Amino acid sequence: MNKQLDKTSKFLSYILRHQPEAIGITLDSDGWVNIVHLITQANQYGESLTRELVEQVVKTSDKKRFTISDDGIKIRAAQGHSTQQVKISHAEQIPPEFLYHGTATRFIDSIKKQGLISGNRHYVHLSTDENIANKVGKRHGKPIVLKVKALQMHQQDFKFYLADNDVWLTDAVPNTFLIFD
Ligand code: HQG
Repeated sequence: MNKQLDKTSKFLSYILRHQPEAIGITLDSDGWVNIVHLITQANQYGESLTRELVEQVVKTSDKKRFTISDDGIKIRAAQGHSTQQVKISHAEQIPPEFLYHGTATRFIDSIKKQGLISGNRHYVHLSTDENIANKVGKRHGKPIVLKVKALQMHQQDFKFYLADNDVWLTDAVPNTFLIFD
């Protein structure tokens, strides 16, 4: 991804996941906003954004972070929200036997005590792919990948959801369902 696209991707993550009010927009409860409105407001607040740039970012995002609606009118972040404006009703799904969570070694003592918690975000984020989890962990420091007994959790009535971009979400993971080796 080139520098401009990377910058725009970070800007869209910030606005569509965390601080829509920073450019005076409101997301609907499913996280959507009209693209024309988003662009107008971004420009008004000094961020040069065009429809073409938005489409490029959506197309080239390695993690498919953003979704444009089928009619081409709206955009949302697939997951990762912390803003209280959004409460996406993701479809509940049966998870595979194991899912993976990438974190940093410095968090391990705390995770061993508390299990995984969502912190500022709405959910704990999990992946089917150990390599992706490893990359997520690297964002925080020396990475370590934890294995989550997802199917066992599901059998004990914990809910799992699958975001538009195939990231698995759950409210929290008690430490008894974590494998730390
Ligand atoms: C850790 C990225 C201490 C948790 C990724 C993580 C993902 C605890 C950090 C998405 C803890 C939160 C989300 C506990 C969890 N004690 N630390 N009890 N429980 N943690 O960024 O999962 O590139 O909010 O392990 O791909 O790293 O932005 O979550 O290290 O899908 O599109 O607290 O963000 O996507 O960090 O990443 P985050 P995350 P993007």
